[in-house]
Amino acid sequence: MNNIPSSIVDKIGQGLYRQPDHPICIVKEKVYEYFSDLAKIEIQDPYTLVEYNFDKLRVPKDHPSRSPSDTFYKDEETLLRTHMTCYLYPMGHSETGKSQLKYITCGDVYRKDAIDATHYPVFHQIDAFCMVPDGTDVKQDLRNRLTGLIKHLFGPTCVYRFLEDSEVEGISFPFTVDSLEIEVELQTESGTKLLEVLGAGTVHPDIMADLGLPNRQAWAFGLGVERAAMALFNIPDIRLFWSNDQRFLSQFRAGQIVKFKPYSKYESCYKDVSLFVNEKFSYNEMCSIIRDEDRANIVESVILIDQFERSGQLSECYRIIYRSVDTTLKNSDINKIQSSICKRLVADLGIQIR
Ligand code: FA5
Ligand code: MG
Repeated sequence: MNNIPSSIVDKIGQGLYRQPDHPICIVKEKVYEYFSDLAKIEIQDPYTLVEYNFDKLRVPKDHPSRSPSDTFYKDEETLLRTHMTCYLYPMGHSETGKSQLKYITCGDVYRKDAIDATHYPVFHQIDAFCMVPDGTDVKQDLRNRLTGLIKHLFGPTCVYRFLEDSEVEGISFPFTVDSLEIEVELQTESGTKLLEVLGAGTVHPDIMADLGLPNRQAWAFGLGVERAAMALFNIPDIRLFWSNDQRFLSQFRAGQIVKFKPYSKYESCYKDVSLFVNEKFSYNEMCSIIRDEDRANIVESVILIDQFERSGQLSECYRIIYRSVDTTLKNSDINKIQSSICKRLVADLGIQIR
């Protein structure tokens, strides 16, 4: 049952959000500053119950996010939190008599996910939950607070966009109604693009009832801290947050928002893997194996470049793009990782490589 690789276990407890000069912590402090009316609560242990992470939040039993190819499970009841919303029930319920009805929290969360510049299997989220006084327009209150947050973080002239679940498909959450997402502008090599930084909504009435607060209303949101930091500091690749290189770390100071100065751009190179898809295979599962073999963080992205069917068998070709954020790569290092990735695909997933 335990599907947590050692490369993930190694990340637990690093506490980037508690290092004052780290960009993750700088963003956290700025968000906390804006939400000064909420209680600050940090839970360092990232293990939580399946019950809190999914069941109590109305995540359907067959929802893909519960799959072991998306989530790291310790055992049947325990997992590595996939979002900081996992504290909504244990904090909010009144049974213990010390329920917290206005709080903000930050921590490391874990997911098997894509490999590219804006996804990493360990990242940070800031979640807030806020019960509003009776008679408040909860939907409007949330939108006002979030507009204020975006301006507080990114400045009065920043480019951003609200996506409403009433207008756009695929942005609802099982635990909220009137859900929304916010995108902000990110500078990239090839121009600017909009990047999703947070999800939010009005807490579902069934959850409020379960908390012992029927007929009360609350809003909640979850912010991706790396994503916000990338837009704020112009950080081009999410792997940089894990760098120990002083050329990265020395650029940031508590309380200061500066633009990151890239110290160099190293050569990239790629290797393709062609394989026959079987029932054990998924893109996320493959990415998780690649991250596990890639201790030096030199894989920049993994993309599907070709797909075809031959005599009922699906064949796919993936391109693994190698580029380090802080050093020049040696061919021999790349070849070594590439071959260990292929071996693991065969051994762990029973994949047939073409
Ligand atoms: C959530 O996790 C919800 N719990 C947010 C929420 C809270 C909604 C409360 C409503 C009420 P989502 O899966 O979209 O939603 O993740 C939230 C943010 O985390 C995203 O907007 C993105 O900024 C960030 N994020 C998601 N996956 C990754 C990843 N692999 N790497 C880096 N950041 C990520
Ligand atoms: Mg999302």
